Amino acid sequence: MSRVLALIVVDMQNDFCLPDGALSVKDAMQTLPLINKLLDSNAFEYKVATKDWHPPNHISFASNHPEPNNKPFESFIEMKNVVAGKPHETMRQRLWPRHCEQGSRGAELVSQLHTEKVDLIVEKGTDERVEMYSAFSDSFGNATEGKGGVTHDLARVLRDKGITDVCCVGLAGDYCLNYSALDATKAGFKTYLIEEGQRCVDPQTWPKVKEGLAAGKVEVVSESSEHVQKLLTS
Ligand code: VGL
Ligand code: ZN
Repeated sequence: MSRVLALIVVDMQNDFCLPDGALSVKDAMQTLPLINKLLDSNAFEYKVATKDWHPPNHISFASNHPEPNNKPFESFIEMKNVVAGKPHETMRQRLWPRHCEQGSRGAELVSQLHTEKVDLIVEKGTDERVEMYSAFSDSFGNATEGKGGVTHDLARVLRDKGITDVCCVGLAGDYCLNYSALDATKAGFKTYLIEEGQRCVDPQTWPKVKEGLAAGKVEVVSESSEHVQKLLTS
């Protein structure tokens, strides 16, 4: 069977990429040369960029919660699956500094990114009631377009394009990229994640995150692998 490839570039936004970004990921800008080479490549039938795109009252912002349990990076709240009308379903949700607010400079894709090569921008995390790390579904697995906070049903868009394989890069390796790649395999795509094309909020967790990716059938590959080199030269 012939393979049809898509590239998914996750959350390469100022707030994550710039050293003074609201949720700055260390060395994130070092992923740009590789990500731009992938965007320039002809190996991909379709290229997607995602944006974390939160309203000001988003549940993940620490400042939207009362003291003392509102410390960015440290505090957790109990989040309810109200989007699906199942408030008894709950999960622990980490709180973050305000980041990627809709329309803000921090939410823009970094200016050096080759956005002119991007076919589709998916905005996610738009529903204030729920966290959404993955571009495919919110943290409870709700994946309805317009509900659970996303502009597109990405799995359907990719299927409609005849995509069989997806290659994932971007930020953050331990959050949005991780969950987007895991959901891509769940949606039935053969999924690759290029290790050098990611950076983590907490780099120490990367070995554990990689185990989870492998368990979820995501193939973590290196930039130097034959597979990736072939992508970069086509
Ligand atoms: C992300 C934390 C909060 C990410 C988004 O893009 O990985 N992390 N919102
Ligand atoms: Zn976010």
